[in-house]
Parts: sequence; structure tokens; C-alpha cells
Amino acid sequence: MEKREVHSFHKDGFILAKNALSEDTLSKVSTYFCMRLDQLALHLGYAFSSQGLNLNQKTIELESAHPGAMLTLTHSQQLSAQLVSMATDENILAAVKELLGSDVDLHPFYAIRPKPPAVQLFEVPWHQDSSYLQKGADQTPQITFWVPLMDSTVENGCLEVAVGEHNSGELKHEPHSLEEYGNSSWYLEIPSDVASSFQRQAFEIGSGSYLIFSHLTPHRSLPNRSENSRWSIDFRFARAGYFNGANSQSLPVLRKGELTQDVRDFTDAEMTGSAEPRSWVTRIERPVWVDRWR
Ligand SMILES: O=C(O)CCC(=O)C(=O)O
Repeated sequence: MEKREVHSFHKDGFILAKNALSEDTLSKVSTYFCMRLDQLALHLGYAFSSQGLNLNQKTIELESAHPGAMLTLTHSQQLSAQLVSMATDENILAAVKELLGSDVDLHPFYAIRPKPPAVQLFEVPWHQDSSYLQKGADQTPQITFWVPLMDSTVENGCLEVAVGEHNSGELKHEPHSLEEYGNSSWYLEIPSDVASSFQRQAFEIGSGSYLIFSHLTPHRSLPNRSENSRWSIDFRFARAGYFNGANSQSLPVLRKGELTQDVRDFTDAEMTGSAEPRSWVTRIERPVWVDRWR
């Protein structure tokens, strides 16, 4: 990462890394999620129309046969070897070291977003990531990586960021209200009278590129008005030894600049099938932020 990029991260609250992930890394993650969609289809008793459908085709088919199925997929997220490999890609870790130092953890908050068209619960309202953590975690140095698995455009609901607003500290948030497919919204939002003054920048990002932003950078995602899904993954890193503000543990990733044994053990357990089996979850049970913003 160049000095001017670090400077622009601190000035604007975000930075775009172009063509930083290999096709191979992305395709392993897509293949893994195709497999998860096969498992979800089996669970829902659905048979895909043909073999060899790609990630987008499977998403569209399953969501149209079982509206709300992708919300289940999102709620049932679990770290996999493919995700940890992506998060520990050398370019990502180089940026992490530059921005957070050489002792760093993978934060337990990460999200998988299949975002099919016209599911309003995949339109994430304006928020800062720290608002979803317990009080005080905004003091922890941490950054988010937002990684699209396919090209993300204004039409398919890309991310929009508030430029320079991370310098305002943690803003007030309110619970967002929406019911859809038996799910109540779990989001928080910055009130519209505050968000209306943001200087906004929408990011059309090709797959292989990603956005890095601070836990205090307000952002949201636009509606998906296309006919396709727009998959993305977001994960966070925090400086080791600081309060993570969640009710589960972080995964140690770097110590003294070196990849930890914890990361290797995690990926080995996944590859050998000794990791815990995955179950399907249809909602987030009592998230840590519910009482904080009432
Ligand atoms: O991908 C999206 O739709 C929203 C992502 C987001 O809000 C986040 O990464 O915190």
C-alpha cells in the first residue's frame, strides 16, 4: 500500500483496492457457496432445473422457488476454509498490516450477502459498523473489507459511502423496521436528517477489487434493480488485544507480522472435515446491539 493511499484512507475513511484478488481465490469462494446453495436446496426439498448452474443462476432459482431462502443463507453464515483463505490473501494482509500493525485478529462479525433482486432486507441502511458492537468498541482500531464476488454496480445495489464522515465519531443509530418473509429487520440506521447531509460516493467495483473502510465510515447498500444477484462478503480485522465488542471470540491472524497457527489449524480442520457441521438458522437471536439503540 502506498503512502498516498494510507493518507487517503485516513482523510476520506475508505480506499478502493483494484484487481487485488486472484480469479482462483474468488472462484474457490464461489464454488463453496454453490455447494452451500446445493445443501440449502436439499434442506428445502428443491431440485435445481439443471446441473452446472452458476452461483447467480442457483441464487435466482432457489430464491424464486423459496422466497426468503437467501435470508436463511445469510443468517446461517459460518467461517469456512475458503473464506479464511480469502481473508488471509497476501494483498489483504499487507493492507491490514499497514493500517492496523502486525498483531491483528479476524473479528467475529462478518457477513455473506447473496442479494437477489427485490429482497428489501438486503438493502442495508446507512450505518457505521461499530454501531453493531457493544458500547466502547468504537475505540478499537478496526477495518472492514467489502469484497464483491461479481461486478457490483449501481443497478445491482453496490455500496455507497459517506466521504470524510468517519471523523465525526460514532453517530446515533436507530433500529430499522421492516418485516419480510417472516424476518424482522435486524439493521440499525443513522436517522435520515443526519444521513441527508452526507457527501455520498457510490462504488461500482469489479470482482477482484474491494473496498476497505473504517468502522466509523457511514455506508449503505443500494437496492438491487437488476435481474441478477450480487454476492458480496464483508469481514473485519481488529488490532489484537483490544475489546472486540461482540459476544464471540476473534480469530488471531497475525502475530509479529506472521500468520498464526490458529489460522492453519482452522483451515486444516475444515479441509479434513473435523469442523462442526453446519445447521440452518432463520434469524439472528438477540444480537448484541438490540438493547443499545432503543
Ligand atoms: O453488502 C451490503 O449490502 C452491505 C454491506 C455492509 O453494510 C457492511 O459491509 O457493513
